Amino acid sequence: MTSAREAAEAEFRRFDVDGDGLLTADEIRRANEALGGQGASESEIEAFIKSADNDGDGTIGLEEFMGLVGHGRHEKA
Ligand SMILES: [Ca+2]
Ligand SMILES: [Ca+2]
Repeated sequence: MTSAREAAEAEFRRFDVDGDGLLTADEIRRANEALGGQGASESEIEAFIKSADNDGDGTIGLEEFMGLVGHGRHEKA
């Protein structure tokens, strides 16, 4: 059985092309395109990161991604 958290983590790892545990603007752009987006603009990517970047490092970590996808945050499986 796969928990919501595991599913979100699997998504995160799919988007994290270089496997460093952080989603950069470039990785988010690729993820957006993979999900059928038309190719987000720089400002759209920037706004997206700002909306989720709780620690202000300019990238989306796994916990921040969990908050974004709307499930799994502080959730016990
Ligand atoms: Ca990465
Ligand atoms: Ca961050």
